[in-house]
Amino acid sequence: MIVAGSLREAAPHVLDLSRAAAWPLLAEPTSGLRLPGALAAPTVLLADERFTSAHTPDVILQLGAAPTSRAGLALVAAAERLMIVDPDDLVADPHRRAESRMVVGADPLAASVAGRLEPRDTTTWHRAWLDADRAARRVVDELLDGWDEPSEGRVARDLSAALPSDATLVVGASMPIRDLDLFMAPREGLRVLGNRGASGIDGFVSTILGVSAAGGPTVGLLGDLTLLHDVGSLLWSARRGFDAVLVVPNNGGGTIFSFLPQRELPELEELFTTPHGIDLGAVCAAAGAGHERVEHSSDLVPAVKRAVGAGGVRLVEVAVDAELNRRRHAELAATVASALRG
Ligand SMILES: Cc1ncc(C[n+]2csc(CCOP(=O)(O)OP(=O)(O)O)c2C)c(N)n1
Repeated sequence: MIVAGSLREAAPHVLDLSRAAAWPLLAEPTSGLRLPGALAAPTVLLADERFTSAHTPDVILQLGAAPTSRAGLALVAAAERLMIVDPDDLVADPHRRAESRMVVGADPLAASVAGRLEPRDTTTWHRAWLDADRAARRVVDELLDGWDEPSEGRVARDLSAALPSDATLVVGASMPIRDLDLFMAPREGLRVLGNRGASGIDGFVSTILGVSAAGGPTVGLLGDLTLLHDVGSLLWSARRGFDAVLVVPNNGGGTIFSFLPQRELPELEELFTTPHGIDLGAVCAAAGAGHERVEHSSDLVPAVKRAVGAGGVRLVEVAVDAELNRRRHAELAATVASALRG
């Protein structure tokens, strides 16, 4: 199996290698390889422990950074043999399991190996991954299509599908990068950037503005606390000629913690979620930035298109009910599990 984490350089020959070897390609959006030919719902599939434990790969070729998701990390840790191609010298091997770590370009390596392989027929194991992936993608899309109240998963899926081919999607830490990894469908032409590093939420509005300064439609996907942590950049930038759209699912604080063990603590809200109660529309008005609030899933894409077309710095705030969002993650996992058993 090929597992592609964050990569700085495009590596399209990895698709040739995946095809020639009949190894499934699990690609995170920031690898630039969530393209047609890669698995369509890999992280949803990985989260299904019964499936992955019955289909653990013998060998994983990991390209770039270690997986973002816990399930991805667990898969890499469970494979019998792990080889890492780490062109950017990123944090690629947190479990210190790799039998080899090659600091070489992923694309030239993939091109050279794919060119030497006798193309293999698909195997039963490979087909099982492809079939399960197709089933998982279908379930995800059917469920998301039926959810009218905005949920972060649907925001991630719809935004990544709708942006034009010259656009860059800059994705923030916490849930946005995870939701994109779970729900983005393979597509051509969208550049996806993140600045995860040590997963800080700081300075992220500046990152979006920096990317936008390089030209092309630039859309950020970031949490409400991530926005507020760097709100100075919003206040500073809106009257200075930048063109950037910030899509902010506003779930009232740091909701990632309600998916983590902290959710059991009595201090969850005070110390972790830290709801802020700040009116984001009023912040935008103070900054001179555009603002639109989206209350229904189907209104997101038209609102983002209006904002990109209008130019300037604009916020598209998406009203998200955090508790409903958490229940929907659980519903999705249960529905995928039953589809895979069915
Ligand atoms: C600079 C910095 N401070 C604190 C944290 C710890 N932290 C991780 S996620 C998170 C909450 C982020 O909330 P939000 O941006 O609203 O995203 P959500 O969790 O709702 O997706 C915090 C405070 C961090 N990653 N970086």
